[in-house]
This record gives sequence, C-alpha cells and structure tokens, in this order.
Amino acid sequence: MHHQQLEPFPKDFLWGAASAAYQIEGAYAEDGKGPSIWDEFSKIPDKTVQGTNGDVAVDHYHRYKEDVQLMADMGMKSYRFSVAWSRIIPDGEGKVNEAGLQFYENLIDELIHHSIEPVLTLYHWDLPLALQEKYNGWESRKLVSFFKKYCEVLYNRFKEKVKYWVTFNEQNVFTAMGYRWESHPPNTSDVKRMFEANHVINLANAEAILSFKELVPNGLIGPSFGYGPMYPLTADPKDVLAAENGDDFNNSWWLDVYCKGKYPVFTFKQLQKLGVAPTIFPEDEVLLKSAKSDFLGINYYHGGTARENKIDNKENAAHTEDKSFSATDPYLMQPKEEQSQSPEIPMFQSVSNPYLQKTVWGWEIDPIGFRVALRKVYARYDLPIFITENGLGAIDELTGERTIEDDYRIDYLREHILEMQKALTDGVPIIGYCAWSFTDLLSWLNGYKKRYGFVYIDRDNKQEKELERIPKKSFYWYKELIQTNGRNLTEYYSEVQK
Ligand code: BGP
Repeated sequence: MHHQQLEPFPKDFLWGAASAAYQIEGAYAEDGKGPSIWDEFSKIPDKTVQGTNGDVAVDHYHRYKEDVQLMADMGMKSYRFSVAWSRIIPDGEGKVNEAGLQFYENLIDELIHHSIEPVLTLYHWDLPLALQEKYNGWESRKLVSFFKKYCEVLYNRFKEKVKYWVTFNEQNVFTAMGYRWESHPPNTSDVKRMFEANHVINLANAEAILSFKELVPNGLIGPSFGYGPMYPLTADPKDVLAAENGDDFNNSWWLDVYCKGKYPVFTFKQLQKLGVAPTIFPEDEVLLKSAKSDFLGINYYHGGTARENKIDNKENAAHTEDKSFSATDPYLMQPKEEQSQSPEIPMFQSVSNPYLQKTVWGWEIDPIGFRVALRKVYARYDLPIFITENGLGAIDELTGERTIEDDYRIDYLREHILEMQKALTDGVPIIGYCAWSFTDLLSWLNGYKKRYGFVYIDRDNKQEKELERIPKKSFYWYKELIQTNGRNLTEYYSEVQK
C-alpha cells in the first residue's frame, strides 16, 4: 500500500525512550534492596562478556535527577522504566521496603515535574533471588500470588501518578534464554520446564491485570512482547506453511494467550505430542480468558525467516515406517526426549534473510518488517499498540571534541519511525514510541560496548570512569523530531517521493 502523504502523528503521541532497572540503576545492594537472580547470574564466569554486570551500571540510582533533566532538555513526552521487585520486597514475598518505593516515587515525581509521562514496567527480568532459591522461581505457582502482591503495592502507591503500566517485558525472550538456552537465569536447558514456567507467568500476568482493573480503574495496562514477523524464504507453499508455523511458535504462542486467553492449537498439539506441553487446569483457562489488556506493548528489533524443514517432506517420509517423518533427518534419529528439546524442528527451520543487512551484532535491520509487524498484530488482536522498544545497538566512538557522530543510529531510527508512520497511515492505532534506550546502559550479555542510547555514558566494560553523560548527535535529531511531532519526517518522506 503506497501513500502519497503520510498522516501526522496524533498530537498527544508519546515520544519517549525506555530502560530497565538492572541495566541502568546500579546500587545493587543499597537502601535495603535484596539480591535478584541477575545479581547472581552475572557473576557466573563466562556468562556475560568480560564478566560485566549491573553492580554500578550507569549509576542512574544516584543520578536520576541529572538523567531526567536531560530527558526534559530533549523534550521527551514519556519514559519507560522498570521497577526492581527486590527493591520493593527484598525477598519477594515478605516485608515492603519503604526506601525502594521512595526511590521510584522520587523518579516518578521528577518525571511528572518535567511533564514526562511515566510508563512503569512491573517485571523486566530481575526476579528476587530468594524466590528462585526457595520456590524454584517461576516454576512454582506460588509466584502468581507473590507477584500479585508486589504489583498491588505499586498500584496502591502510584495509581494517582502513573497511567501506563507494562506487566512483563518480553516473556518470550526471558523464558527461552533462561530455561532453554542457559544464557539468562535460571541458567537452565529444559524445554518442558520452560513451558511450565511460561504458563505460570501467563497466570501471573492475568492475575496482575485483573487486580489492576480493580485498583487502578483509570490506568491502562498490557504486556510488552518481543515481536518479529516471520517471512517465508520463498513463495514455495511449503516455505509459506513453515513461516506460518514459525509465527505460531514464536509469536502467537504468547500473544494469543495475552489477547484471546488461549494457546494456539498447532503449537500446542506439537508440544503435547512430545510431552512438553504445559500443565493446564480448568481454572487456569477461566483466568486467562478473563484478563484483558488495554494495549499491547511491542518491542521490535527484527523478524525471522523460515523455510520448510525436510521432516515435513512426504518424499523423504515415504522411506520410513512413520509416514510423517524422514528417516534421513538427524532429528528422527534422536530419542523422543531429545526431540522434545527442539519441538519446532518439524514445524519450520529458521534461516537468514538474503535481502537484509545486519548490525555489528548480527541482528537483521528491517524497517519494513516493523510496519508488517504493527499491521499483523493489530489485525489479529485489535488492540492499540505502544512501541515499548526499538533501537540500534552499535559501537559508538567518542571523538577528540567529545562528541558522538552516530549518523547510523539516526538513519536506523528515521527509517523505522517512517515505517511506523506508514502503519499509522494504514490504520494501526499507536499510542507512543519508546526508543531503546535513553542513556547507554548495560546490554545483558554484551556489556557496555553495545550502545543504544541518545546519551553516551563514558564508561567501558572494565572501568566505570566518571560516568559522564554526553548527548550524541542522535539526541539532537530526536529532540527536533519530538518538537515537530514528526513533521520533519513527513517532509523528508515527501522529498524522497519526488
Ligand atoms: C530487549 C530487552 C532490553 C534490551 C534490548 C537490547 O530484548 O527487552 O532489555 O536489552 O533487547 O538487547 P541487547 O542488550 O541484548 O542488545
């Protein structure tokens, strides 16, 4: 669909940026904060690049006023941050720590003072360590009520000040990384456990939304999902089907539960066949169906491309006793327990997209995929969308004049925001756009070298230095974009059309 002219952004569009507690705050053991699973995991040798961790991070805990002042200088309309559960309830289930609440209250007040809309994420991966050690973390249903209690403490304290709330950040990412790929806590590689924990998190998400509706009737709440559209590698119907499967497995598996209150059938049957489907009680189904999000947070970095996996191929299968499988495929040589560790293999195979360039860290750069994503999600779920993350991780160099000429980031953001505006013009309702991130911060596994911010932080993997804040060239670009509510982009678009 081509548009001669793009529709303007709504006048109250929430231009902003996002962060997460563990990635910026530091002060990991101050003012009564309990340890989180990330405080422990990041200290395990070889888990993070050069042993980087969030002990000090970019010291936002002590410098939040300076950071908010910079946001105000930039004219930011919204700021998405997360609350560290273990600051509020140090052991996750017991007494509330007033000092922790006070820190977030101060931050929120500072934002409001500068007319910046706070967007509060309840869970961005830093579970209180005590809950992991005592109950096995998200594998225990007890966590549903502990999470609800923690949320209610925040709802009651901030309901007059915070309108936008995010429940879980990228449930798809932290469950897979934590329970399947051993690269996040709890450092596990067991797909059955992953799906069980994931189900408990779905229940926690639903309970948190239900209690929000009671306690914060004027607020809006939804999860933030790491969404990537799936492309077929070719127009071969087998690849098209593989991409459908990939979409079901990678996206609908979570989004259908959030928005329709039930798991998508194709993936569910496949998991059942392999004995790794989650345990679901009838009351779970009732709960999942009853909790309705007000919006969907979408974090967009890139999508995926799929092709048919040979296992689906009837010709190969013809040589085997089991008609649905190919004897030549190594997958079939595995005993059932090993197959169950890769339940998607018969569904699709992920491949690189030959049309797309990649970032230094190998992430595909696909602005059009952003528009595809927004349209698909809206068409399927019919909820307003809040872009809660999008940005470029790059190596930024401080020049002799102490500036950062990050034109590549400006290009990246311009192209993505333009595609977002096209989606808006297509008819997708979008509440706001939070770039990832405001300041540079800790990249979970990649330390301080992979930078995303509008504001450079003068530190590296080894040395904290003075943690000086230096606005990059992209800071001034985004500032102008916000000031004109995207009009300069629209002009750029009209120019490109000529
Ligand atoms: C998202 C997370 C963010 C952030 C971002 C960039 O998945 O929600 O917390 O880290 O990805 O990821 P990375 O730091 O790995 O480049």
